[in-house]
Amino acid sequence: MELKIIQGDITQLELDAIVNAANPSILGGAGVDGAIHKVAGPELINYCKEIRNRHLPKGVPTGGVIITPGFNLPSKYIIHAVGPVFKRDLNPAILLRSAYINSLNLAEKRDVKTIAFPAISTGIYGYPKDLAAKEVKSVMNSYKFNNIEEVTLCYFSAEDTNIAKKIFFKKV
Ligand code: AR6
Repeated sequence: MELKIIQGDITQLELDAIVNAANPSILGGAGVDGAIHKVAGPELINYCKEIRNRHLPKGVPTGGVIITPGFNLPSKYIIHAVGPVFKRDLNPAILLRSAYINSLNLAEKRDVKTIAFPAISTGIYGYPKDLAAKEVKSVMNSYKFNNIEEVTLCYFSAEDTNIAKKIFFKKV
């Protein structure tokens, strides 16, 4: 697996799948979730409502994931992952790791070869960016990749990209 760390807007990437930092309702929100819904178009919310009505009346638990088409996005699939609220949830590190691992597991099942993640939980959900990057690094170093050939970590700001690069490329 090749790992890339880039600065950019995840909605503009053309990959097999992008991951959304969703909330348990999976019915949209602000941040990267809002940006993804805006570009994907109204079919996405309708599809998510169907999933809720048919399979998930209570929504998606923290650490859990669902998959939808990308609709008007350049990417084929969206994996909606629910990260922890840092100051509310017990064991936020375990829940953050679950959000990443469950996303990778679902991607592997769908034959995804290229996937990008935003910095789940590090915006509105308040997870410290350096601590989150350490967990992501540990997941990426231990995960048994099979179909997935390329993982892109897509950070929105230059500052966040530098924090992640320091954590990933620091020699210990
Ligand atoms: N591309 C890549 N990264 C982005 C983009 C983008 N277009 N836009 C924002 N980010 P957040 P969370 C970064 O708050 O903390 C929503 O309301 C952003 O700078 O989007 O997991 C959901 O519905 C930050 O680094 O997600 C939930 O209710 C990162 O994406 C809640 O927010 C994550 O920030 C989830 O909060």
